[in-house]
Amino acid sequence: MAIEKEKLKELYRTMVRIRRFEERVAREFAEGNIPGSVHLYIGEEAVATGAIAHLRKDDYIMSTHRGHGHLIAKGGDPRLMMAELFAKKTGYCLGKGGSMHIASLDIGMLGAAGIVGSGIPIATGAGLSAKLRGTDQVTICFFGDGAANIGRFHEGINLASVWCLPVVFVCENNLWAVSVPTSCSLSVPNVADRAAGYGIPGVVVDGMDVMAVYEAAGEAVARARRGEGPTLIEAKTYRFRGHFEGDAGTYRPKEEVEEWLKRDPVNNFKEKLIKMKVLTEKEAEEIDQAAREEMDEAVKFALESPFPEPEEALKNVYS
Ligand SMILES: Cc1ncc(C[n+]2csc(CCOP(=O)(O)OP(=O)(O)O)c2C)c(N)n1
Repeated sequence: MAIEKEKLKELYRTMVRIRRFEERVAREFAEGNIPGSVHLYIGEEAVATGAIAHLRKDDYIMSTHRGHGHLIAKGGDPRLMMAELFAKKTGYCLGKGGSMHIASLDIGMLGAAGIVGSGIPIATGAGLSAKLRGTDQVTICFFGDGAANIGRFHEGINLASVWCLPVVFVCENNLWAVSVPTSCSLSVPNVADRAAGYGIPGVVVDGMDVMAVYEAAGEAVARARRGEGPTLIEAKTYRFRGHFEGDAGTYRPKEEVEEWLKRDPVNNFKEKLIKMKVLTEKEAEEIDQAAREEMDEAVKFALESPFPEPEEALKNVYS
């Protein structure tokens, strides 16, 4: 598939913005500005970027505990995200959700999810809603390899198939669920192999290559929009940091980590675009500088924002 030059640049810009956001979160977390826990998406940027590039503003995504990249790719505002992470009143959820619970319905972000696998039936529900309302909206549901071993995965995908719903299930297989490798938890070589059990297409894609993800997701989104039902895409990827900030990740073999670091999806895409003469070094530098400034601004906004008032604690909270 030939991808337009401008689209390639846009993909690169999105990946750089995700990377710079996450690096800044790591720094702010270490400095004690972010309460709770954060799970960074560094290393996996190509997956959210390549898949969400096919969505319209009124399409939906369902995210995970590792969700910052999904939200940026869907058009989320880093200032409101950072404020939410800082537990400030100006954040996406008024500072009450934090990293793992950001939702923003006006841009189709149904939510991040701290409960592993819980987003899968929600995405199926969003697909059912679109179908019943007679729209052609598509939902992309992201989840990890660990989530693929949870009951909700099987129930959610089975129903999406039975009801022929416009949902694209994207498994971000980074080979580890905290300290459990897929070799100990997966009954088949690929998560995508399970698609056969639900009678839908299953596609394995290189999750470190944004163009490959873009291509696979393009077909799946188009199929969903045509009303032909769901697809299961498995993107093979790797998280470059610990499971959460503060996790030294000693359970992963050093050689494995080093091998995957060589496959950095952002840097390698930059090199590729320069070779393809889509991007110059200077343009790449400008994109990078703009992303750094954008994240500086997001941190400034978060730092200067107020915390919610104590008397607001029970407002907008449901149980
Ligand atoms: C139902 C449930 N079980 C266990 C946990 C604890 N937990 C949080 S993240 C995680 C691993 C998830 O692995 P995966 O789905 O592969 O996503 P990744 O963190 O690798 O992106 C676990 C077990 C949880 N949050 N929810």
